[in-house]
Amino acid sequence: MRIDILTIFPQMFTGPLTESIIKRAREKGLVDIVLVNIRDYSPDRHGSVDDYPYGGGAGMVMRPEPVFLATEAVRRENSRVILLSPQGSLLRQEKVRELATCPHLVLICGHYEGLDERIREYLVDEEISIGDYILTGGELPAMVVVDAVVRLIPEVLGASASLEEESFSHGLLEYPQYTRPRDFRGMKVPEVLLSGNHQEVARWRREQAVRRTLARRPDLLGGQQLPAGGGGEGEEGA
Ligand code: 9D3
Repeated sequence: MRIDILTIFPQMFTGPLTESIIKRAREKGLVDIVLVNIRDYSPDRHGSVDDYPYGGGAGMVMRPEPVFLATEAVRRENSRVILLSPQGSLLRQEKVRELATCPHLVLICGHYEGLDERIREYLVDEEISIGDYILTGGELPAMVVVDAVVRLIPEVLGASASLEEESFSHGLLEYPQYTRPRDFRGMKVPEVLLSGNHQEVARWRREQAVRRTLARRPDLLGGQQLPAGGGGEGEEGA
């Protein structure tokens, strides 16, 4: 898989893309990530990439030419051109799985108050947002997309992690986990986990996962009705 990232701040990416799992995936040749400085494709000698908005108003607008030229320099027949934008559709794991099957992603990071509408209209295949909060640009969202997608490339994670991915897809939050010691400053590990009864452990974990999901993310339960509460510890004293 290849991922080209078009940005006016390529240095922002060096940390996240040169550590840990992404670093190893790149070293193993499982993904080829290329940073493209949009400024290198500015049509003028000052390297300007923004300009005043037609019709007036505050802020600057990203010019179309550098973004078109940078995209045209890297795009191929099978490329998916994605604009990170607050107006995009919300990124979900289902979308991440779909992107992980694409041979070539071109991620365009917007900046300034906005970008020339012709970029959306004639260059971009789809727009993605990572959530309903305002960031300073598309760089962090692009890193989120890369991180989420790269871990799904076969052989990037081990086999156990692939099963984990499956369990997330089942739509429940994770159950509580514990390691040694069994008594830490008087805070004890639940007895059932020490029992050695694997069936009881599995039942407890399932119940905890459902309770936690109901308390924190009822939206994930997709409207399925559960029996009325009561019994058990409840979720974090709620
Ligand atoms: C003036 C109105 N603003 C829209 C709410 C303009 C604006 C704000 C922030 C334009 C760009 C940005 C920078 N953010 C992104 O480029 C971005 C983003 C985000 O801010 N939140 C969540 N996902 C994303 S993806 C790209």
